[in-house]
This record gives sequence, C-alpha cells and structure tokens, in this order.
Amino acid sequence: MRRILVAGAHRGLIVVSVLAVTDAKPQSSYPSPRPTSPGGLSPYDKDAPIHTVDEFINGFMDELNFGRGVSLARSSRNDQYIALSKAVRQNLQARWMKTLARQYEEQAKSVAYLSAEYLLGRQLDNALLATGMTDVVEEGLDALGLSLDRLRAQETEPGLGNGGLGRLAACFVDSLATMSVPCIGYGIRYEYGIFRQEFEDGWQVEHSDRWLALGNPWEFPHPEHAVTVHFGGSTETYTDDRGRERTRWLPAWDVQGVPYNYMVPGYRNGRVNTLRLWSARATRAFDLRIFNAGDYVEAVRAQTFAENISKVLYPEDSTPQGKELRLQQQYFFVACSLRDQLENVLPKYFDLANLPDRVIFQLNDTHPVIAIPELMRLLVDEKGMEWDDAWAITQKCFAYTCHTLLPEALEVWSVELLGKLLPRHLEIIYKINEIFLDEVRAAYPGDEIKLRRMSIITDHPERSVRMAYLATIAGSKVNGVAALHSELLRDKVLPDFSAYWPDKFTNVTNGITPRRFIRLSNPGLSDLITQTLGDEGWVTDLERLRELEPHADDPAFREKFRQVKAANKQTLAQVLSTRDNITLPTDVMYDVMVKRLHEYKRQTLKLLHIVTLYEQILSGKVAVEDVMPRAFLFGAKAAPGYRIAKEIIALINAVGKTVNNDPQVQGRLTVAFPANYNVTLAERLIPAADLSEQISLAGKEASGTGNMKFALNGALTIGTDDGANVEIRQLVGDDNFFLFGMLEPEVEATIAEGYSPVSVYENNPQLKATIDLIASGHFSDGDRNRFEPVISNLLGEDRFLALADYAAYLEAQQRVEAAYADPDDWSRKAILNVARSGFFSSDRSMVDYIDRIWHTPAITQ
Ligand code: 26W
Repeated sequence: MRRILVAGAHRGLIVVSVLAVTDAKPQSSYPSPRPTSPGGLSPYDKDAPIHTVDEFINGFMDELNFGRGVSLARSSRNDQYIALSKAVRQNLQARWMKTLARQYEEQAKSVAYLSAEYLLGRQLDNALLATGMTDVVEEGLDALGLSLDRLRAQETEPGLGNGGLGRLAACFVDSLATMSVPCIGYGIRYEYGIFRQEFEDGWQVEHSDRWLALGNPWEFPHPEHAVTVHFGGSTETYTDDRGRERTRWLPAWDVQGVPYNYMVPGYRNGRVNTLRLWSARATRAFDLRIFNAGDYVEAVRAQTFAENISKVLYPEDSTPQGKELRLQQQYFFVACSLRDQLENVLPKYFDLANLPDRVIFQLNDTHPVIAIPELMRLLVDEKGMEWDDAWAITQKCFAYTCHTLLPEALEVWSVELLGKLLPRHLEIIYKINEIFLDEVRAAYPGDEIKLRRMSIITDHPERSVRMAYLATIAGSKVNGVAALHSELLRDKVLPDFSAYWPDKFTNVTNGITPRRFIRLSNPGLSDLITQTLGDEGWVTDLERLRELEPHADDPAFREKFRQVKAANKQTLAQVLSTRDNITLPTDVMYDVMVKRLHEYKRQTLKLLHIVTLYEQILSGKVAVEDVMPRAFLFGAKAAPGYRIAKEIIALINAVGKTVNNDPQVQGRLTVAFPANYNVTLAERLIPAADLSEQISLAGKEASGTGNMKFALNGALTIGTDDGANVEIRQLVGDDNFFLFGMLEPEVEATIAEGYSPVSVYENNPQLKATIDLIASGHFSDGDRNRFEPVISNLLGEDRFLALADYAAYLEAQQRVEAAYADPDDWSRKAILNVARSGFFSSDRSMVDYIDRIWHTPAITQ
C-alpha cells in the first residue's frame, strides 16, 4: 500500500503524520465503484485514473503532498484548490492526448478560431461537470473535512475578454468539443484580464486583475515550442534563383510567443479540444543584441518591452483607440497561430495547396484580420508560391464574423502605424486592394465613387486601412450574429460588397452553452427539467426543452418552477450579502439589467423608469401601497476612458443610495448594483431574474447573448426589436415577451426628421418631472451640477433616443406589472420561455457555422 502524508485537519489535529491512504478516510466504507453520471459516458472510462472516492482522495492527496509540498493540515485553501483542480484535470488529460492523436490520424479538417478574447469563466466546475466527477469529489472532500463549495470559491475566473464577443468565443469552443468537432482556439494569455471594478462614492475605479497571482492549475505552458514573431524594419526586393522578382521583409525586432495550452472538455463525450493562448517574452537574439551593447539595465528593460505585448487586455469594447500596442497584440497572436498551424499541426511535407481542406480560420471580428496578409506573406515570401495561387488558398481559408453595427467600432489602422510596425503587410494589403479595385473597375466601369467607397484604404480622416473591408474581400464568408444584424450588415454597413458578392453574406445567430448557463448555473431548474423529461439528454440537445411546453399548463409543475426561482433568489441574496454587503428582499420581482455600460444599450432608460416610480411616490401621484415591490439589479463595467458611461454608473449608484434609504419608499423599490459584474456573478444573477432588460436602441445591438441566457432560465424579456431579441420574441411568442419602442426604420426616420430630445422632455410632464428630480440635486445632496453631464447629454443630443422611447417603455413596464400580478400566468409564460429557447444553444450555432461556412465534419469515435 502506498503511503502518503496526511493530517487530520478535519479531526482538528495539527500533527502531520504518515498514514496509509485508507486511513485518510474518516468514514469506514464507500460503495465504490459507484456510477456518478447517469446518462453520461461512463466515468469508468479506462483513460481516467480517478473513478472512486478512494481514487480521488489518493489523487488529491498526491497533488497536495507532492505537487504542492504540503500536508493537509498545513495546506492553505489555495493549496487545496490547486490540488483539487489538478486531480480533476487528471481525468481529462488522457482523453486530451487521445483526441489529439485521433485528429492527427484522421487528418481531419479543423476550425482554427482566432479571437483576441475568451471570457472563460471559472474552470473547476466545468471540468467536474464534463467528467461527471462532482459526486465523487464532493464525497472525497467531505471525507477529508473539506468543502467543495469553499474550494470552488477560491478560483479567480480568467477574465480574458470584455463582454459578449469574448464570452461567445468561450461558448463556441465548449460546443465544438461537445460535438466532437476538431477545433483549436487561438488567443492571447493576457497577464491581466478585464479590470476589477470597485466603487468609491459610487464612482467606478479600476484595479488590475491579477488572475495569475496564486497560480493557475488549468494551463500547460510549452516554452520549448516558442515561436518567433517579427516587427518593424523595412522590405527589399531581390531576384531569386529562378529569376523571379521577390520581396523579403527585413524586420527590426522580434519577440517570442510561448504557447499555453488549456483543455476544452466536451460534455461527457470523452473528447478534449485545445485552447492555445500565447504569452510574449523576449527572444535570445533580442537579449543578446542589447546585452552586448553593455547596458545591462537597458537590456532588462527591453525584455519588459517584449513582455508588454501580452501584459493587459484592452478594456474598450466598442471604440478602438488605434493604439500601437493593440496592433502589436493582434499581429503577435495571429502570427504565432498561423505558424503553429503550418509548422506544428500539419504533417511535414504537407502540400499547402491543400490547406483549405485542412483548416478554416474563423476571424472573431476584425481583431485578428491581420492574419490575412500574414498568410499571404508566409505563402508568397516564405514558401515561394505565386501570388494568385496564394490568394486562392487564402480566400478559402478565412471567414469573418462581424459583431457590431456601430460605425465607431469598425477597426481601422493608420497606414503610418501599419507601415512602421508591419511594412511588408502594408505592401501586401495595398496589392490586395489594387487587384480588387481592378476587378471592381471592370464590373462597374467609370464608377469612381463606388471605387472609392469599396477601397480597403480610405483617406479620411487620415490614410488608413479598413479592416472589415479587408476581411470581407479575403474571406470566403461574412456573417452577422443575429438575423436582423446580418440583414443590416448586408444592407447598411457593407452594401457595395453584398451587391457584388451576394452569396458571401450569411447569418449565424449567436448561442450560449447550456452546460454553463443552465446545467451548472441553475441546478434547481436543471433537476426539474431532467425529472420532467426523464433524462439529461436535453443538455446536449436543447430543442428537447420543447417537451416542457405541455407542463406550462400544469399547476403543480408551475408551483415547482416557482419554488426553483424563489430558491435562486435566496441564493443570490445570500451571495450579494457576503460579496457586496447588499441586502436584498427575496419576495419581490427581480428586474435585471447586466451588460457593459454603453449609451446604445440605454442603462439611462432603465434609470429613468426607476426615478419615475420614485418620483411618483414623492409627489403623491401614486400611493406607496400601490407600488409593485421590485428589486432592480444592475451589473456593468464602463471602459475606463468612457466619461459619460462612468457618470451614468455614478448616477445609478446615487439613485440607489437615495431610493434604498428613503423611508417614504417603505422598501418597495430596491436598487442593487454589485460591483465587478463578471461571468461568475452572471451565473448567480441570471437564474434569479424574473425580468430581463434588453432595451437597446433598435438597430444597435448586434445580437446580445445575455438575452438568451435569461430566457433560457425562465425570465421574461422586456425588450426592443433589436438583435436576437427579434428571434427570441418570434420563438417564445408575442404573449410571452414585452415588446416596446421604435423599430429600426422608425429610428432612422426620427433621426432624419431632426430629433429633438428637449421637445420630448417639454411635452411629457412625467418625463420632465423625472429629469427635473435628478437635476434638482435630489440624488446628489443638493448639488445641482453633479449629474449635469448626464442630463445635458440626454437633453442635448440623446444619440440613442432614450427619451423618444421613454413613454413606450413605461407603458410596457405597466404591462409587466399587470402580468406579474397573476403568478400562475407569469409562471406559464416563464416556462414557455424556457421550453422555446432551445434554438439558442451554441450547439445549434455550431451546426449553422459548419453547414454554411466551415464544412468541418465531426470526428467519429
Ligand atoms: C476596441 C474595439 C472593439 C470593437 C468592437 C472591441 C470589441 C468590439 C466587439 C465587436 C464588441 C462586442 O463584444 N460585440 C458584441 O458581440 C456579441 C457577440 O456577437 C453580441 O452579442 C453583441 O450584441 C455585440 O455588442
């Protein structure tokens, strides 16, 4: 029998002793082996070392004693969390190697998902779910006197993304693994992810996110496979030995990209895909050059310069700053990823003419678009291919997803900056543009204006490269992320291109992974669904939720459904009480708006509603007993340089403080704004919500994915006709969705007519009273200037027409109140929302990508 170091922490002993493994068990016998994942793959999968509670305790203690070098008694919670994670990951590792071997054997086509962001959320729970180990682990830890819940809480989530786009990438890689489709996700291992938000006097302050500070058990660094990436310098032409005129890049400096691999486990299917994130470090050559110059301190400083590239995630999620470091990040990770594909993933002597049969690079927005000239450079300059052949391959190897409609979010890079950082790429872009414009000239003779409109290079406001155009020209397909968005993308953003290439444009409506966003985050509802449907098959076949529909009319089922929601509210209230010191009533409607703070999303419209309800109490227009009790929950980070967004956050906090403490309100209205909204908090908030706020100005929200998570978890939506709201409403039915506000064409018309927010304010007495209450200093200790920027923004420009939709929004909120007054009917609607949300599984999104864009079959076992 193997002997390990254990200590009886659970028995209150401090002495460390050497005991036999079995002695570590306080209880005498376990029914082992024991199945832990009914309906899933057998947890006795021969590749997995841990099946039984004993095996888990062994594995855990080994990781603790020999991995961390501590006894149980001496171990910190972090030691325990890391040992636990490493024990759990053991059950994935053999499968991971098998998946890779199988993929290599089959030489199957794979998806290379290129994304600057992955907003992964915590890993431990997902790994437990994927392996079916939760029960065994819980029992094992219990036997050791440890609590799984407490160890879970130890994990800092990897916040390597800003919001929707990053979370979408995480959902997609989860779905592909679950569907056995070969995929490698490529991105950046930021040392600091999205900032940690705190409030000081209601004002957002940013703190660095030191997510790696306590170690990261989920990553596998491979410094021996580092890749060199070049920057700067110049180009020169030369004649090769076959007499051909060629170009070569003479770069000025370089850095290395070190790959860090992460496992992406499929849900109980024995497959594990890879997420490969690159970390920058100085090259040896780089070091030597400077060290040889004799300035040691300067040389060390230069290393820091190289490492800066993967230091921090840019916290802007709609307005690109055109910062040099951001372009360095983009080129850094795609250059590493392309080289990795060509040199490590493909077999030696692979004929690159066949590249499109082996890989499709999906461009997650324009951030990785510099990959296009990079592949051209590799094929033409380095592999000696003819331009036309290389271009034909490149066009088949890329596809582009656009995630926005805001003109300011479409990335452009100044020619000056591109030329300085990537001179060869700039030349290649010019050549792509030249050849393309010749084609356009031939198709539309004499149409100089169209030519200028379609050029990749624009001269205004400065000479720059339009990355979305480059992606559209080079990509095999261009897709939007919801039906309405794809339509607007085609007709409004890229009309010339869609007229020229009608078949290039397609839609793939976004989705969310049901594993994380219901099965893990809402265990109560998941259990109810499983009991009702008879098995857990719905977790990978979400359309099966339709089978719930008949139960919407069953009072007993509705009662159970309400109990789940009530329990989720209790859990959330408990979490917010310890996390944020927020007190939340649990017997009221939870009205939730969580998303990045942006004017187009219109958090101010929500705020105007709250202030209206409050003003009606203060002015006596409504008796406080007639106010429907509600808790308004916000979660939102603002980009650190986005002034007005930060002012709006401060105003929400100020209104919350006043309303929550005003005795006249008698606790009927509660405003809660927990700081640092992230994936972990979303997993608690969404299952507790009754009402989902999706109130962006029509035509501005590309899709939204939070909207899908709420509907799936049984919240009703109050929303505009925007993004995926449109599809949600179509699916759940008009009766089960509170629609309000202008439609996109009406928005256009209103703006064209010359929209005047002041006259809306003048003509609506309630709106006037509401805004005047803010302007009076009521929420700012009498300081009338405090929220002047927000007020004048609304009355002056109101770019996103919040005032224009105000009356309609209030009216819709009245419909909400009327519906909520009938709990049975509300539950029926909520159940129908769950039952009809199957379409929004990211598994379905993957099927659409595969059919319409990727053509990558699943690997068969
Ligand atoms: C700083 C430059 C920049 C510009 C745009 C950074 C990030 C962006 C993203 C495209 C913003 C984003 O996250 N878009 C969101 O993508 C989600 C997933 O498709 C959609 O659901 C959201 O509607 C969209 O806003």
